[in-house]
Amino acid sequence: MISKTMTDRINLQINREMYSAYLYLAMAAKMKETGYAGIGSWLTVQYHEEMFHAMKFAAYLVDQGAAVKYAQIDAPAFAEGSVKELFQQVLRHEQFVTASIRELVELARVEKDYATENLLRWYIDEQVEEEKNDAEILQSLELIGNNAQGVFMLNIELGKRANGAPLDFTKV
Ligand code: OFO
Repeated sequence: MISKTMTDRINLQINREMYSAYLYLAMAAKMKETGYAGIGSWLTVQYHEEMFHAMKFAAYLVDQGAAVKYAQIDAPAFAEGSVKELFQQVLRHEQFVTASIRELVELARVEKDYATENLLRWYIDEQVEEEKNDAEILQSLELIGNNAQGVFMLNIELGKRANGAPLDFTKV
């Protein structure tokens, strides 16, 4: 059994992961609308990843006999601009999520909640991966500069990203 404080904090994290999913879905729609179908597809894969992150936390609460509470998800907010500006916002958002996961680890340590701390190791590793992916894309965009053809080629490359997250959450 985990504490009420930890249960509430994990429920908040579920909301943040779902907001991430919603944000990337909105960004995907904008990219598809502006002709960058590949980037839209990359962001849709990211949407699935975020839903998986949320569901993994939800499954953990169920395993611990704690209540899952789905709160209202804010409307996705991002500034429309260049592809580079979009990925800068993606990276900033992931840095926020990383900080949020680190807060959870701190709470788990204060509460000597070893089970939750163990679960959070997976998320710590996942955030390293998330930030690395975004930083690599931004580095490519830096090299490409203002070359529209280069951005379009990157768009095709990003469109090859395969979905790695389970789509069926009944088994999560
Ligand atoms: Fe769930 O890692 Fe992104 O937000």
